[in-house]
Amino acid sequence: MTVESVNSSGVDMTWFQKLFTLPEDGQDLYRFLKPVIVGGLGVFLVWKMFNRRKWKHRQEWDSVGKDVVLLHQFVRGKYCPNLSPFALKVETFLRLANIKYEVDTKTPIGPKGKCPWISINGDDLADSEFVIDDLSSRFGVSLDRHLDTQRAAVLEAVRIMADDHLFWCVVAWRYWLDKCHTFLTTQKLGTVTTFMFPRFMVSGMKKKAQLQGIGHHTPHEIYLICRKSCATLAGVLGSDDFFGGSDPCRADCAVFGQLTQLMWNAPGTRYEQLVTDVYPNLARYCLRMKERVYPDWTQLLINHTQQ
Ligand SMILES: N[C@@H](CCC(=O)N[C@@H](CS)C(=O)NCC(=O)O)C(=O)O
Repeated sequence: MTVESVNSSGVDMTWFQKLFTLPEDGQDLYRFLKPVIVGGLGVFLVWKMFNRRKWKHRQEWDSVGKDVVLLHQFVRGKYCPNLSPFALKVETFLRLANIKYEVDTKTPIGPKGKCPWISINGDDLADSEFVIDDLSSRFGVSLDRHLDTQRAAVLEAVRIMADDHLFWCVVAWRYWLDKCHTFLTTQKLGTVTTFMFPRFMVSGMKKKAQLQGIGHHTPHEIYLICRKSCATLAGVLGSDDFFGGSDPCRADCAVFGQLTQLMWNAPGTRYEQLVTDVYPNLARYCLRMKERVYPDWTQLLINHTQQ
């Protein structure tokens, strides 16, 4: 059987050319079908490629072994192990709860479109709070067991302030007001990424900050909101070693994650000074957490690992 035939100009056509050549009759139908066929083929190929990639990733993610968490997060920074306070929150929890984990930086954005997320025993979980809830019950651990109900409730309110209020001050300042300038000095990104980053982040994050609400304030007002959050944290911490008292609790994971961004990822700015000068018990707290949870802090940093 031949795959070739001859068109009206007498030139040989392959089956492929024939597929996209209008016959004399039924031209209208073909004109309609052509984009449908081409589009459908394109969608099918993209879907196949995507599925293949996903399947390959799934195999990699599952290869870490039973009951080992794979923490998907951004690459390490120069001064602080992560630019994402929520990634550090989960990593801090994993360490305090003695749960085995490995890190993946190839797919930092998860099923909810945010970083971090985790895979464990074939399950994918997103959102730091849901991740910690799940792991706490899966492994039967409670970092809050030494807290009474009232203290645990106060610390949950503190945690929400850190994750959903202080966080937005840092986002608004880092990506929009400071135009990523300080941020880029704290990360080791490729030349193209460094060039492109501010070009889409500044306007993108301004829009997000406005949708959240904080983006409607002036730069000084945003700083004042951040200062008030730090004052609150400094007041709740007082002279204790940790928010959980003599031992870190769940809230410490979140608060430490957020404060690390001021302490190590805002060098030379008044945002850094909030913890180092204005409320120095917060800087002492950060150093204490770093020593307790991250004895390998320096080895994790990008200059040391060359990731
Ligand atoms: N509620 C989420 C927040 C996570 C989050 O906002 N992550 C940021 C990085 S710090 C992110 O992925 N942002 C990407 C985006 O919003 O498009 C959690 O607790 O995990």
